[in-house]
Amino acid sequence: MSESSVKTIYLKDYQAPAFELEQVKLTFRLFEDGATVLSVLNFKRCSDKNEQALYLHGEDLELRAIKINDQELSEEDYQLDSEGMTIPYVPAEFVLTCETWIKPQDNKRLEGLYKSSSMFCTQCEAEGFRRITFYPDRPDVMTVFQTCIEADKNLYPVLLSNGNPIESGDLSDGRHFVTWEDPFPKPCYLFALVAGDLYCQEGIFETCSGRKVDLRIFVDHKNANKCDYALDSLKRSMKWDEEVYGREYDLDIFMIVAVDDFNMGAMENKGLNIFNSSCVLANTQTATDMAYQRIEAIVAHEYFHNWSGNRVTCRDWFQLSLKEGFTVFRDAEFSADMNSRVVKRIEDVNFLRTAQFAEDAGPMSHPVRPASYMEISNFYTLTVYEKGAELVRMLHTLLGEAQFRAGSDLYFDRHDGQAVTTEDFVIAMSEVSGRDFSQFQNWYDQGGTPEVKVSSSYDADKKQYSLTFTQSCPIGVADSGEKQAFHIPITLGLIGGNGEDLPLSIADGQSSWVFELVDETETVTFEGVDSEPTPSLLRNFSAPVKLSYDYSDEQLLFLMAHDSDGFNRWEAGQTLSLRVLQTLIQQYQNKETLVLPERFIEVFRSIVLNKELDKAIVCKLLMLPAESYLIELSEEADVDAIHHSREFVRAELSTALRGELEALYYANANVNINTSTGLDFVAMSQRALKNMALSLLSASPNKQAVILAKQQFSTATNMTDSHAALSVLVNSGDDSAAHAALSEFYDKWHEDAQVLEQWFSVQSASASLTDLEGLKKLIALPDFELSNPNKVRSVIGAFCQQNLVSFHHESGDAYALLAEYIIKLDDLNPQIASRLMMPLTRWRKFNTNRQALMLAQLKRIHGKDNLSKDVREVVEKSLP
Ligand code: 0A1
Ligand code: ZN
Repeated sequence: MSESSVKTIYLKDYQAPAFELEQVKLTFRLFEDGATVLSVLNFKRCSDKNEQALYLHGEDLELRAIKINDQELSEEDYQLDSEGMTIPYVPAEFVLTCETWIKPQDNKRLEGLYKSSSMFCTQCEAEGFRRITFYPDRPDVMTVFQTCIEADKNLYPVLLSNGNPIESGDLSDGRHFVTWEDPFPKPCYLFALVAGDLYCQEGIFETCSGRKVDLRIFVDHKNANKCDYALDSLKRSMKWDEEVYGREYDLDIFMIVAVDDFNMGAMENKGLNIFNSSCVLANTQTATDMAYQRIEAIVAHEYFHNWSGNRVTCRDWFQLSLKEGFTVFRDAEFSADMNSRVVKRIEDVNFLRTAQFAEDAGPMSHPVRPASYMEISNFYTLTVYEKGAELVRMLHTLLGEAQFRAGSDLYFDRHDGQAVTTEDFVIAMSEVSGRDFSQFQNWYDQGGTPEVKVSSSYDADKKQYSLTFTQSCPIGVADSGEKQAFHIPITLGLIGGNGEDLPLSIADGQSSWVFELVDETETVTFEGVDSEPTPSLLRNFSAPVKLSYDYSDEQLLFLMAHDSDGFNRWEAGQTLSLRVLQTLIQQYQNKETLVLPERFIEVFRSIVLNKELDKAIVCKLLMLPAESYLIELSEEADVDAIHHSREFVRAELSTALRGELEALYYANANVNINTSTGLDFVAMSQRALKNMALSLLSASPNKQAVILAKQQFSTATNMTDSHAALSVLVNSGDDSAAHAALSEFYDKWHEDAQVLEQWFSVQSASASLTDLEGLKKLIALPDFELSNPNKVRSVIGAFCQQNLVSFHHESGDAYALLAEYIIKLDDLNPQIASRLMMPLTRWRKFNTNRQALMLAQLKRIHGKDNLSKDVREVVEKSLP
């Protein structure tokens, strides 16, 4: 790894703050060329400290005035550097008053205060507040905020901040002001401000103690008809958190604001959540069912942060998973309760294994609680979020529902108003259960995906069945030294020849048992087993590991048909599909004729014909492992072989099952989204199954599916069907049908930002976009803006992450194009530039030719002048 000029921050160096803040008063004066920020900070030295110097963070600020108590400071009284200010001598207790001038209009990083279209808004997590004013910008400094906003009344009739409005009125020159007060102490990363001309959709929620909370969703006037679903989702989330976690909302108002330019999905600012428009706005004409489900989950996620994140927050950014892992677990359970538990688990595990396992095997691999970082924005990762949620899920599995709830109650009660660590969370779980979780802490501090190998033996004479488990964890490029064994909960059952679960004496006759693997190798023996059973292992994916057991194909078919664990039924099918695909990939590489086993087709036929299973499950069973997952599983990924083999399977299934798939399509064709039940899970599942049938039908050379798709496209009454048909046409290879649909779709929707993003990504993610010219044409359209993260994600991001054959074209041209845009974006929005780096960090997965091409682009990026900390960290960790 090359030398870096960027400072690394270590968890082991943590020191508590020397000064606390008793209160903060902020006044924002917003103008068309900039804004003044006046801050009045009441500091007090912490009783156990004797530091004389005060350090305040501050970046890209113009300091206009500063005083301590009544004493103006001159330039000799403080030192400025690129990251903040040191005042060498301060008294034990004092008021610091400071005025800064900032330029939100020029802020394309979208951190701190910025303008999105005509509205002012903020994003302060993780370290954006330091771009607003000089401040101890760290999560363990918590205080109460009073915020006054002044702005032109015509342009910005709505002025919002955290908490409750306490005063408002008119000023001279057509200006007005509103003052907000937030009674709950918070770190500055939860501060928010919005000023704009916005439509407000209102609602009311009555809490369990009978308080009425005003719910307000603020959006651009043109989006007034896209707020209903988010408002309903919010009410469902508030109720669920009361019922499942006993958590009541604490302020009188809860607000959500939709903004078009946003680096992430949404942000949990106290009482004033700010959302990326694409994660909140929906109506049936413009949003797909997938978008609806995402909105429900993200609204819930941000709302749940009010307790897991805001009332109890993180001591430092190494503890990010304390709030994110727990909150992802909470939102996943909420979605499972609202829709289908098994389907939600399948989706989450699929995502974890495809994306997080890959992250954990690459150069940016890090523990759920990292030990160091250069730029914290790079650590809003799948590991911190998704794997972090798996750790909480494992604690839930180990404790059971009731003890887990007792642990969460203790955690919230004990730490309310505090900034704490992941240990504090685990300790609460340990205290209520009397269990020792010291080994469990390894999950937080060791990166990498553990592997668990399982073997079995059966002794017919003794009627004993034994399972031997062996765990290991590969040492990755980012690791130093050996790893200690993990505490791994493995939920399992044994299935008898009749397909029934055996009662397990080891588990008091229950059919499922949580085996806890703590040593490197352990054997468990089950007594009284009359004949050799089939083991069902890692039920519900009870731990984030790669588990292997040498099942025969017959056993997998048996599990698919009989396992009482819905997740494992699906898992058996996936394992079978993987085997078939991996054989075909080899055949392709050996230039042999590809042959799909007849038996595999019959398995699919029986799934298509299955009338008993939920439609959403049938849909998941028909889904082949994704190309990206096949890449992740390969030692050296051959993208072309993967793509062609997978397409071959789809085409063979399509031809062999044409009649059945058409019947499935028509049987599910009539769901009317405009009825009262149109957005429930059953209706969504029916649409998903119909569109899955259409997609499979379109994989065969027979062009019947194009006719069907055209028909669906022209008669669709909702965006799910319209989008699915468009996608089939774009991927059909029928250029004229694709162009006709794309231009009709564009003409109808190009003024709707969310739909336009779909229009972009359906093209850039499609393997039919084979040459870079097509991509460049999309980028050149006036609708594409490099400063808008959603557009970048839907065009460049979708191409690099989903259109894998074209991205990995052996010329390396696409790698060069990606590097070009990373370099451009680095000066504009470093967070987005850094996130775009991901595909290049995976260079070790590919053949030497591609490795060289990818490395050349990494070096080119590394050579850029003034490279941001964000991109620099990723490049330097990726280079060999
Ligand atoms: N805490 C938010 C995620 C988030 C993080 C950083 C942001 O700005 C760069 C924005 C949002 C969440 O978990 O939803
Ligand atoms: Zn979150």
